[in-house]
Amino acid sequence: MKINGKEKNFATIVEQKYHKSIAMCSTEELYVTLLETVKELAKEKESNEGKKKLYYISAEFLIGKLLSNNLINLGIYDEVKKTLENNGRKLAELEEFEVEPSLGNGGLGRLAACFIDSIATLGLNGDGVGLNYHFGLFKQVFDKNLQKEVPNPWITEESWLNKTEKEYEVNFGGFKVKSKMYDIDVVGYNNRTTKLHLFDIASVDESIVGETIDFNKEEIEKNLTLFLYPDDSDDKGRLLRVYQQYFMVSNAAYLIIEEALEKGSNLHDLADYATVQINDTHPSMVIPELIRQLQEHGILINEAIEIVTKMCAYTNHTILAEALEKWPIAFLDKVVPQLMPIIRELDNRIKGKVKDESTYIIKDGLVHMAHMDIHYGYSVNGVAYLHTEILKNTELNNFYKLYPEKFNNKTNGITFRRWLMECNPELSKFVTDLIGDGWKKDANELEKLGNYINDDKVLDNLLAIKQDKKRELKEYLKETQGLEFDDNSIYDIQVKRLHEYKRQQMNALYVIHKYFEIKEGKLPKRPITVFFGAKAAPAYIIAKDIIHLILCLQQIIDNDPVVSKYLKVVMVENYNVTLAEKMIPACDVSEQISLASKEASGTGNMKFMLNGAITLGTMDGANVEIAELVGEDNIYTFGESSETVIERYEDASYVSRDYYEENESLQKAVDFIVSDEVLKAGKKENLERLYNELLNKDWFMTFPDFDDYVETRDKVYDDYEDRKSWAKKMLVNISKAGFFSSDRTIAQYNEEIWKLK
Ligand code: 26V
Repeated sequence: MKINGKEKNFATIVEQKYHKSIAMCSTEELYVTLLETVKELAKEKESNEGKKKLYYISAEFLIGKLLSNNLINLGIYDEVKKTLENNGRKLAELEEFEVEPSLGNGGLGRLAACFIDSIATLGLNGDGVGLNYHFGLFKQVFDKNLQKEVPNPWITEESWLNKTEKEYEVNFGGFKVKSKMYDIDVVGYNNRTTKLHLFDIASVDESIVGETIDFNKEEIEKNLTLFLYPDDSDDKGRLLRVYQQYFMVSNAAYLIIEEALEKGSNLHDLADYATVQINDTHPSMVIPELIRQLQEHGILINEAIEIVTKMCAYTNHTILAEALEKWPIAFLDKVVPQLMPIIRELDNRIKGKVKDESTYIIKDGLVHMAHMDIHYGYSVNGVAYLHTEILKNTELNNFYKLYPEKFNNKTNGITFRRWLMECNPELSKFVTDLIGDGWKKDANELEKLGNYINDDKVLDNLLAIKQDKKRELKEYLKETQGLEFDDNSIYDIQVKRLHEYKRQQMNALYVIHKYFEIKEGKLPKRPITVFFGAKAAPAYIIAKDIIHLILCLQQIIDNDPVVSKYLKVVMVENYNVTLAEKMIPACDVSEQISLASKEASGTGNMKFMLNGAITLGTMDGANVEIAELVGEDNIYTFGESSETVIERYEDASYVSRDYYEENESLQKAVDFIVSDEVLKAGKKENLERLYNELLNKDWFMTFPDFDDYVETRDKVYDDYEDRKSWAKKMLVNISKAGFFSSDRTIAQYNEEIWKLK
């Protein structure tokens, strides 16, 4: 590697620093040296200094561990790995040493992380802006088959964070805090760098956090940046969340205006210098805050509104009503009294010219954040074709009628650097040996793999790589979590946040169904391992009950010597990016079984496909586009269509009990939840609650899809036995995954929304 123009070797860098060889160093010494080296190399890379800059504001950046990712993007992964190996050490040892920052809940945060990788790789002038949560999201531990949440500190003395000189003052109702900005260098693949700016407060106090994630939620000066808000929370948590959001966007707005002024903006032309992507509604207050700050610079309100409307673009990530942010006026009056007059003014202007009351910003004492974004932004996008269509035709139809030109689709993507090159170097090499390495820069080149569809040797090699990754996962989970399973079994995996709409409960019902079949002597041709990985929001009771059921099933089957030969449930603890990187390459069957219309896109589905797993899914989110690309022979779809589902909600015609009463095998599976056997393994209160929820509500309609799911899943397992034809399906999936590169997604954002040079 070249540092400061001089050729250097990692071994000599270590030697100079510690006066000893790599072999003699502790893991920490090697990790710290490598971290410093990478930071040094990142500093040397250029960044795009174009006139207009993108600020991708997001409350979450689920970046994962950065060491190997950065080595790959700097092009020194193989070199460093070899040097370590020549000295009897392994890169894996350093990878394990690094702590994973958990600065996101799930897909939305991971998407933001993939996006900044692609922004850097494409050499665009764009930075990420977010918050430096000291504990991130909670760490999940299992205790008596229940989820417990504990704090997850990640900031060590030596970390990827670089302290900067930037400090601002942020005003809340009644007090103010001082902020400071930390930067993480985002290294593009063989290209330039950008920055992830994470704001923190000077007065944060980690000592108020004990053994649990409970803490005094009222001492804002001390707790503001301690935790990432989970998907669902209580009232005090919600208020803290508003403080966090304003803190984030106020800092972002100061930064935007400061950088524009430095580049020569007179602020009347701010929209030529800056564009803001609002990632879900969490950063929506950036709109009134930019207006407020522009007014402080002497710009009058009419013009300030006009400027900001030309600057802000909004991405919607869900149609679930309960996930769309609406803050009580009382909250905003308390936290940001300086913004409320502006928000009222924005609302009054709409009330003065738009008849359709459903689009008003303030209604029934609530401020509808998405409504503000749509009226006062220049772009609204969904995250997959179907999702955007549903936004336009149903959920946001009233807005679409007002502003058809603002609506557009940007189907999500994933970075292939992390989700293939890093997590599956074997498959990566296999692909490169066949078609060259052009795919690393232009993912569409993966299509060339299609030429090998009848090449038996290629197909055999593909199966062999999968088998290796399955063995690696088995060893890893045995060592780290004490989990045991057969690597000759089919690996069927559902890993994602726990939400009823994602329907882990339907997967669990299938497991129960299979359990009965095996008991009755109907044996599967090959053992099946059903993997789950999922965190539930601490206040989301039913989600936690579903985890409880899955853990009880795991225990019951483990203790059953007959069934466990054919079926296993493996629920991994604390599913995170690190685990995803180990599980996805090992997967045979990718479960993407959300209720049609509810999963905006999904991005796990893309990662699995890229690693040669076959999707078993509903026609929802990006599954629809996967199906279109791979063709019906290479994906298994089932279940009601999004149209039917939407109709059922509209006419409120769904009665779960009707399905239960008419379907014997479903009834048997559901009843098992409260059978003596399960009650012995678990808690009556939780299991009964879940049982009643399904029987009396089943809001996400698992019962109508159950039979089709069982039938389709059984077919998947049958088809798996024709190994050659399965390998062909794998190859087709990999070859068609190019569309889901986040480089493609970001190029489209830039061409159609940001228009950076
Ligand atoms: C939040 C909440 C909070 C209250 C309880 C119910 C609920 C359900 C969902 C959410 C998540 C909202 C935003 C989100 O994370 N969306 C995800 O964004 C991903 C990236 O675009 C996308 O792939 C996922 O389909 C979408 O769920």
